[in-house]
Amino acid sequence: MATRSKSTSENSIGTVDAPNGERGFEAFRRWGYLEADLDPLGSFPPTRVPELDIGGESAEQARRVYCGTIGVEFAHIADSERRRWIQERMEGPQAPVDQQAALDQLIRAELFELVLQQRYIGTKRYSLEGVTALIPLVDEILEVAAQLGAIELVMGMSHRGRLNVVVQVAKRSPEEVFAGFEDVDPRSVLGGGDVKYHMGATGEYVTRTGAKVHIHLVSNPSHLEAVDPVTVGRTRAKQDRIGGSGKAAHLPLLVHGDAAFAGQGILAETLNYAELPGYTVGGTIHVIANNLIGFTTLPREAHSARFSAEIARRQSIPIFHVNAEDVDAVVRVGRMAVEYRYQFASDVVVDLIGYRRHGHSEVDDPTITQPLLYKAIKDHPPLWQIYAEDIGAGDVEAQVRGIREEFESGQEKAARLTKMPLLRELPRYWDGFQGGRYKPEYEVETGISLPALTELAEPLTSYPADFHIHPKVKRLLEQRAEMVRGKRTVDYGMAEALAFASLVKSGIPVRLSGEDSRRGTFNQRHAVRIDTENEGEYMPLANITPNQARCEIYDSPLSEAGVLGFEYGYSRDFPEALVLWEAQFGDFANVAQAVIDQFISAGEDKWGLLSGLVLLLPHGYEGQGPEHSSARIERFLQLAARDNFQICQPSSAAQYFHLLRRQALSQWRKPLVVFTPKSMLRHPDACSPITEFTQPGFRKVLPDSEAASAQRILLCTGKIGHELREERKKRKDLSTAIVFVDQLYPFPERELATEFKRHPDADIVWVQEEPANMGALFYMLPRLRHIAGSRPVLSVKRSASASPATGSTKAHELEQKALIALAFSSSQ
Ligand SMILES: Cc1ncc(C[n+]2csc(CCOP(=O)(O)OP(=O)(O)O)c2C)c(N)n1
Ligand SMILES: [Mg+2]
Repeated sequence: MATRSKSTSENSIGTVDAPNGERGFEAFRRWGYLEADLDPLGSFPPTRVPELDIGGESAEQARRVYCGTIGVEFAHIADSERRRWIQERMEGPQAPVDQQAALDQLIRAELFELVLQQRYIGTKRYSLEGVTALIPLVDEILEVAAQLGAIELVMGMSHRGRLNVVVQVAKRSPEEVFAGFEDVDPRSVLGGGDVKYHMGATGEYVTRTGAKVHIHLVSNPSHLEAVDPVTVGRTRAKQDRIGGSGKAAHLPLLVHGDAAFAGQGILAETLNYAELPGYTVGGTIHVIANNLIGFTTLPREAHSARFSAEIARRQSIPIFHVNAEDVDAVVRVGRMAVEYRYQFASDVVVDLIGYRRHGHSEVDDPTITQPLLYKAIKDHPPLWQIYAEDIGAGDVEAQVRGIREEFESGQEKAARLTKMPLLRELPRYWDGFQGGRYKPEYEVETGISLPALTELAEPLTSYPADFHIHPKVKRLLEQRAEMVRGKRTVDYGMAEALAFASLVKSGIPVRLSGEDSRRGTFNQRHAVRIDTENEGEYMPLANITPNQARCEIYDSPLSEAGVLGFEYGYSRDFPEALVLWEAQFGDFANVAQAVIDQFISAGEDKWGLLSGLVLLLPHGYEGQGPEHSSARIERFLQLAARDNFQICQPSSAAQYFHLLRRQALSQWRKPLVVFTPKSMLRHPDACSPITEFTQPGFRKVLPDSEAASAQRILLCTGKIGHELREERKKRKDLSTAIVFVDQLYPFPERELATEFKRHPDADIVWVQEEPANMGALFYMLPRLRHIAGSRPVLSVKRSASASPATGSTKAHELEQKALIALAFSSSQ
């Protein structure tokens, strides 16, 4: 092992004002990290930089600072004040390290793994050994953060060392973690639950000065880095809850793997949110638990850059590389990172470079792929031994024995447990909200009186006297005013504005984000008005009444997985708010499929965690091609089980209004997937008279008010229903009923059975625009047959297809015509 400084204070070279003007110092500040001594095992040697071949005393001083066990990348930071800050911290005197505390943490971290290894041989735990300095690093972050105003650390991390963090950072008792290995109560989680190294945990950390910091370790899926935006979104919600001091109070910390940091796009998306008004959290601390390997893949195959951290360089933020075996340097970097975050409200990256003691998991043999490396690791002593010697700790045998006995007795207690302990407590703001199966009593009245609607319309359709309004927007606002006066029917844009306005007025915050959502992709929303003379902004929804709740509508960055993850996270910590994410076109949601599958669909089942997030997904076959037609209804229906979410396609503006209000006002907190219209946004057939907004609520099924005793019921959802109605009008067909299914899931069995009874002699035909292998067909048919009994249930759809729709507008029109004709013909 390379010789390290016993105390980092020896690296101090006095103040920055000394010899810094010299050319040599600048070169070391810029390139020094490339020659730094960062890897404990020497498999990642320094790169020689010719610019650093400089002699002289000051160059030697600079080398000691910048090429030791800390290598900092900061020359790319645009702001000279920030660069100077780092320079001063690197070159100035160092705060002392509580070495006894650090040693104790290291012994605990390593012995915890050892006891797990011995007692549960052959199980996976994803040991922290090799980067155990993570524990003193996080400890220092907490110590300093508490002094700077932190009351909570919101932490996202994957498998590596997670169980260790649950015990050493979240301070859950070891027996609670051992209980997961005992798998004490399998019946309680039949078909549900999650593996132990994905479960969230909460706890309380008491710093050495006696300050308490709440720890919130976020539940996460196996999908690496998917938890990043979720953690940041959760932090933002917690910060928004308390307003002013929020950014200091709730500190986000993400721990990444080196291979995942370099490889996963969702991390890059998350880094990009740092400075964006809708997403900033005043700085996230990123720690790469860098063991220089990902499963069996070495860095040279995992990233083109020298360091896995390099993706972060596109941001103007510092990257601190640190050798994970110089514990004092690690602690020092922890202090700099957290102070920098608080000083500049900036993200910071700490690249903690160590190794991995065992295989990827403990049941994996690394000597097959890296025989030489693992031979070297086998002979390498644990960090606590190296550190105890470095700091001259003397005989630590008794300390080691004591800690070991503590863990062993925890393990014995766990073996006697009969009930699985829960590692977390829910915050109080979840009181009063329900998950689980749907109950009719969750339904709420969502209608609003005409005078109340008129009152909301006034601020929604006006703007300050000196505001220069765009002529097109002016006209739109005049029309919207007429809609509420009953002079014309209400379109979706106004319906949504009325829903949002009514909610914020009654104290329910609204947060919506999506690509180009402020104006609306289809020019339908106009939530923010832009002054034509000075581009000043005016947001009517923020000006409804003086004591209203917040309404925030953001144009999101061009990302889906990250933004959806963020909004899911936000909804987790703001259940009282209506939180919505809008896809530009519905199918772009498939870029966020991991977030949909792993969090939105399965979060309650795996972790017992609820969310009321709304997904707005434009859907409908309008001849715009394969990628702009389908929001992939089938994918959501396939995920639907045990009332895990709601899947709806409101067929009119009023239905959309009631659906949004139901979501916000009901105590049942379930994600809501809404297939929203495109061309129908303003189409007269889907617009609603204002009187429909005064009706009691959302109707899951829209019965046919025209056909009396029909020979055929055409059942459908969305736009096609309106086209079928038009066709029926043309045909003067009195024997066909057209019934809209506006809520697909939970399945409205009772409501549909009522419609079937209303037309006892009718055949039942499911009609969809989507191809046979898509849409709701596979889901509806067995359910409809179940209700229909002996009556025939037929279907009309496009032929099965590999892509959702044709690229030709004309071909689309031909297909659509044929589809509609078929729905009215006698045999399908
Ligand atoms: C998105 C995703 N792809 C693949 C995997 C499978 N996988 C689990 S851990 C791992 C290696 C991770 O390496 P690294 O990020 O360096 O973390 P380490 O295990 O070394 O701590 C892989 C490929 C996964 N969990 N998630
Ligand atoms: Mg790794």
